[in-house]
Amino acid sequence: MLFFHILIGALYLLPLASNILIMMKIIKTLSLIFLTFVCLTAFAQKPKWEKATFKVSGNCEMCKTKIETSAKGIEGVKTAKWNVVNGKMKVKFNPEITNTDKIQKTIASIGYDTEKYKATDEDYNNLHYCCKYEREQ
Ligand SMILES: [Cu+2]
Repeated sequence: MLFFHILIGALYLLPLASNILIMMKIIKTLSLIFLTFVCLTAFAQKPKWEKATFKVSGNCEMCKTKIETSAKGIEGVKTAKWNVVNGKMKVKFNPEITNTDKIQKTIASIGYDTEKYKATDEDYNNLHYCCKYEREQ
């Protein structure tokens, strides 16, 4: 935003340039700086998404909704898809903001065992009766 203020300020100074050639030169330089700035901003804001797959225990569509919603609620997670048949969770996230550990911990905290983190017995017992999947001992 600061750049726009500088740009607008510079435009006000334009009529002061006595020579039209100088004016043209200023406009050319300003637009070049502006274009460089736009390019840099575009690159800086484009996150490099990372993909990961891990197992999450669960057994129905209700589990699917809860697992996916909890993962998508984490800052930095773009997509989260859990397969009800094979229990595979596919996530796409910004590695600068979050990681698979954090995602698995969050899912475990709502009662679902993941590859790396087990839910506490209390969280598991709080699940809806049809969501009580068979736990691997
Ligand atoms: Cu369920």
